[in-house]
Amino acid sequence: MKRKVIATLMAMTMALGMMSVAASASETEGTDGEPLVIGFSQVGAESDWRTANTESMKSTFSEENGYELIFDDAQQKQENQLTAIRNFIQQEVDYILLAPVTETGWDTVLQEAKDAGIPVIIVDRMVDVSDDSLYTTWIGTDSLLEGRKAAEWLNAYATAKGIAPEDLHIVDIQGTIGSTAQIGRTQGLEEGVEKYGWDLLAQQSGEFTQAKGQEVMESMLKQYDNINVVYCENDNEAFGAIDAIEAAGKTVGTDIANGEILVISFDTTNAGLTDVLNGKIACDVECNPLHGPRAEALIKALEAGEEVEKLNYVDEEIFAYDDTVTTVTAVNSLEEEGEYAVTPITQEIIDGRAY
Ligand code: GZL
Ligand code: ZN
Repeated sequence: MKRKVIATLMAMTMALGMMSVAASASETEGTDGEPLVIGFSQVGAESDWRTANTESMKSTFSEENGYELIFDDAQQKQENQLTAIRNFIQQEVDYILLAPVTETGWDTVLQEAKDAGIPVIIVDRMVDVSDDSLYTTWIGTDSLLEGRKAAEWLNAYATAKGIAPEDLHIVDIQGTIGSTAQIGRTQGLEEGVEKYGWDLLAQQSGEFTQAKGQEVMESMLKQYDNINVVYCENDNEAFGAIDAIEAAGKTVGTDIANGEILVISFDTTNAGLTDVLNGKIACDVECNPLHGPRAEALIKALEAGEEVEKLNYVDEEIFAYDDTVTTVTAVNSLEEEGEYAVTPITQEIIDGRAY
């Protein structure tokens, strides 16, 4: 008798279990009971940040989570993204995710997606379109705020060290020209130059890559012998710039008064924060790549027929080599002024981070 009861209980548990799995799967199944098909047009694989962003999207939109992900790496070329989106439309995907390499040039293809009734979610950088109904929602980070945070940190740091603003001789290794990250971070620096009277020697794109960052730094070092601040618009450019500076027999660090070159960067990747810990990068402003779960939450809300916010900003921190500067005040893209803590980096913090 006992065995029979146990067998019945087990059968019921199994059935319930199956139902719960089915239920969770059906949460992400389209109306026709099939897994949701997601077409993701990714910028490329240009940086550690991008790799972490891709990993976040792939691990979220996995088969076991009930999705079919069609992934395309555009190698930082917009024409490849346009082709990928048109393929997604042909394949009648349920959602298109787009991480746009630059802000302009998307109106036509997004109109085609709209005409096909496929919702588009913009991830990371922003699109500059004539009609913002061409995309359903956007998740990303406030690049202008990131640039302003870095500029305020530099002003506070130089002031604390008694360095006159006109004695800061800055080069800006920019990101991919026309991308939201480059536009915002460059603007943040240029506002600082305007506001504080820094000497901005040169600006040139490092394409967010280590190789190009090194090449640009090498040429700037040949042109200028008084560079003492290098503003890198992402960590991979900073890695390249540091190699070039050290190959030229100079030293990166925080002691400008004694001839060290101060490097500022963005992304706070694991390797970037390790360079902060060892004093090679003085300040690294966070840009969070882990958009997978956020994109999924928006898709689930849309599947449930809920309204979603048009713009979904992600909060980000600031890390520095030391505690010379403890907070900065900066205004974000929504014109809201905020005070942001600056965290001296430790190995524990690095070990505890998700990317
Ligand atoms: C930032 C993102 C940038 C990163 C770079 O939002 O678009 O692109 O800062 C990446 O590392 O290449
Ligand atoms: Zn960012």
